[in-house]
Amino acid sequence: MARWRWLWLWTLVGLGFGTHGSTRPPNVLLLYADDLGWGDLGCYGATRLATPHLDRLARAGLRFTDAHSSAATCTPSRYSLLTGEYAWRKKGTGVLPGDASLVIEPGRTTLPALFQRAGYVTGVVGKWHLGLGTNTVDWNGEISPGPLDIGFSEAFIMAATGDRVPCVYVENRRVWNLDPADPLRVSYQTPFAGEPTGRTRPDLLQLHPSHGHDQAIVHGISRIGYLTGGRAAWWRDETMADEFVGRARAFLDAHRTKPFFLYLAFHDPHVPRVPHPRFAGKSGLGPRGDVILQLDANVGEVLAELDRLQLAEQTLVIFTSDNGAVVDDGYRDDAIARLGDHRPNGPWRGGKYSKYEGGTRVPFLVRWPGHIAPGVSSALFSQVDLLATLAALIGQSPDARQSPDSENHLATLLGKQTTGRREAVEQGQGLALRQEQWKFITPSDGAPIAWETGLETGNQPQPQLYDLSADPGETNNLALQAPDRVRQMQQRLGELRAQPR
Ligand code: NG6
Ligand code: CA
Repeated sequence: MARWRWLWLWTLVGLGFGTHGSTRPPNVLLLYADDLGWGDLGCYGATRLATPHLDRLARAGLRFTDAHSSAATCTPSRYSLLTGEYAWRKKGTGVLPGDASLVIEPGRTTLPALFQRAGYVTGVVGKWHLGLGTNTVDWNGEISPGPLDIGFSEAFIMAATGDRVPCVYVENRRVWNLDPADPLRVSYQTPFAGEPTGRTRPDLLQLHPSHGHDQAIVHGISRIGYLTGGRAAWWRDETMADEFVGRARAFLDAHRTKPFFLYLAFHDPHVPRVPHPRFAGKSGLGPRGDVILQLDANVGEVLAELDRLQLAEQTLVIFTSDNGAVVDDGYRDDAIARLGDHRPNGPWRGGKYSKYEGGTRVPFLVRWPGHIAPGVSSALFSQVDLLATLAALIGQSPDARQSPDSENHLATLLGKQTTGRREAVEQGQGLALRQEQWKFITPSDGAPIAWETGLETGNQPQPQLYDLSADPGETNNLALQAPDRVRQMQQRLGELRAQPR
């Protein structure tokens, strides 16, 4: 047995498992919400929305209060999550169109590939948004490379977002339910002759854009990008969540006797927010609230499936989100008018797209019955560390050159240690650095408020420094009072940029 394997076994014993019974590491179920904010769940203080299933998950496990996605938008967060590399190191990892090429090179170390190497079955269900294929994708043929080429053995995904074409599911390498007689074509440049768009035919819309989102119309909703054909394959927005949960349950069922890793990336509460009729109007907060109820119920269904299969004890469940919340993200869905005193980002300033804490500080729950004592952790934790951390859990040693930013914080994840990262980079438009309670935001000439969303971006022409322990809302800029700390943090960010770790 190689030396590191012994080390691993000892580490596991040290962390309190493997001493009785088998040393088999657990299954891992990674539940990933889209644009869900820190303040959107009851267990994080929401009072206007009931999220009983997620609250129950929180009570049975560890609830992190200072956990972060590595970026304030989807593609870069997911890139870091799966590769262990900060996305700002790699060009082309901004929010991708639906016809973008795959941004993760096949063959590199990835989170699912490490699970595969450890003998796990690996699946992805839900939102992908990391590109597919190279150059132009033929949506009517084999779509490759994709998830199956970077470590997943099964995939049922949407290419990008609900508001971007193509509005179809991709199952493994093919568009699901495509009728070859009605080929699907996609363009982000030019409209297809004869196809209505949100701009030319607003009278056809059931949901109107507030900004952008005025191109192809799919089921009464105008999206970003153009498409024609492939109608049998078009998803129904109101059943998307059920579709994903159904696929996830089938995956659990099929692999209940083998070790598995399932990455279930929900679409809710991203736009367009189209709840199933059983949730429509139920939250009182409009469609954004309704799809959070839907998300909560869906998590409940997946957890119930684990119970039914008697797998809960052997499965480590993580629930988190890819970035902070946004209220108006481009559709007139009443989200702002119905918000009332609900605070989707809790006490944190800014939100999605922002370098303030609201951009990346997200809900993060982890449960593993018998191994993680229920409680709350205030450790600084970043999703970029899940790769090295889960690798440690399953006895894998990732290649540090390929996953340069991922640190092993298994003891923190399991609640055996109360401290986490010493420092973490937060990516909005530009970067911010956290060191313990200190937050430094690089100066920027960009707009301080994004006109589309009304959210604060964190852009200021001067450096910003906040002490989150005294000033969690980032209102008191200490940069002028503490020039030495500003200089030190600026320099440290420069070092991290030039050279990982
Ligand atoms: C923005 C979209 C927004 C959302 C976001 C990506 C407009 C005006 N806004 O460009 O609606 O799709 O991209 O969100 O088009 S993410 O969560 O996938 O990063
Ligand atoms: Ca997102």
